[in-house]
Amino acid sequence: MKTIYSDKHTLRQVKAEIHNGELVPPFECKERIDYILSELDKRGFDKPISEQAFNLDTVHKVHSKDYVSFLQSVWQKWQAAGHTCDAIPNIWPSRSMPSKVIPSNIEAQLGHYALAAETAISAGTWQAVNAAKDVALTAAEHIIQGEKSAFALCRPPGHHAAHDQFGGYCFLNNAAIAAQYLRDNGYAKVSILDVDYHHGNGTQQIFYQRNDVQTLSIHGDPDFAFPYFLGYANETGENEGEGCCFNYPLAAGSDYTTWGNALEKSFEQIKQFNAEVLVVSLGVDTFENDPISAFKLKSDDFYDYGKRIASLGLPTLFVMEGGYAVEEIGINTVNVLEGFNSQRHAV
Ligand code: Q9C
Ligand code: ZN
Repeated sequence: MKTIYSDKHTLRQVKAEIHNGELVPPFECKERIDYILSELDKRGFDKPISEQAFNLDTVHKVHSKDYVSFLQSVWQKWQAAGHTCDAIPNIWPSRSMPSKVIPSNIEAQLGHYALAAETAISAGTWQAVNAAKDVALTAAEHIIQGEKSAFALCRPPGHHAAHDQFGGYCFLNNAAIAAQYLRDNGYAKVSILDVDYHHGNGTQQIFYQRNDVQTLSIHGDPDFAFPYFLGYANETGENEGEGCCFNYPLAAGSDYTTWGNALEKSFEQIKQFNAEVLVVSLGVDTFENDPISAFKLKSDDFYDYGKRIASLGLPTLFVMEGGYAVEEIGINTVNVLEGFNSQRHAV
């Protein structure tokens, strides 16, 4: 399996995130990628391939133009307003003032385009975000050219990014962009299986009214886990998309037996949908020692579910999402890929 990677991810380095009422070093840090690269190398995977540059056509099919322009220009506007530190959203249009007007003030724009406050914006954030989208599209192109699998080592991650909002460490929805590109290049039906600990709210929202892209997410029950306001089991899609969305919210403390049962249920739906290609939003924050999550998967479990995903027999694009136990992120991520490869070679 080929890995696609961009060193431009290092252009995104923020000072802090708001966590439990204080500013702490960001969980979503550049070192995450170093551990994954070193583990891929250690286990004999091919040397990562650099991303090709793509224009914004596919991006504009899943995100609004005004949102993308905001991402491209927010840092300059923030600086022009006289600020030198990272930009952090802190006020929102809300139930008591539900304005759809976008004020010209950059602090107000941050609130308009943010869904949460933990995600800071720095110089270089757009360059990293844009490169992550190129990584996802380059990997999708490999699948289109006939590769049976590919690994898009994206950073920052994407699955919390909605049609016109950022948050949860995400800006452009890399998996959604890749899925759209696969749709536009010969694949009639795409399933996106999100195994990150957090609900893939952005991916769900983007495809909620569509019947050509099925979304499935296994995650901490939003009653107790971020992003709290989406990801319940009774969200099943709308209009044309009715019946194309599946959520598997699980209790805090869930282990691999419970998690694996949800995975099997998701497989039944993927088969019933007749997916032609699978995009996996691969977050390894389901790991037992993840600092911000509450599931109990062990490192061996990642290898096992990689095998199980391969048993679907679909061309599969893995897109990196979360995972914050930094020293184990390489082992857990590569376990999924190696498990997948072992099954593929067996059949
Ligand atoms: N105070 C991804 O895994 N906040 N995003 C969690 C920590 C945001 C996770 C609570 C978590 C976002 C891609
Ligand atoms: Zn996550």
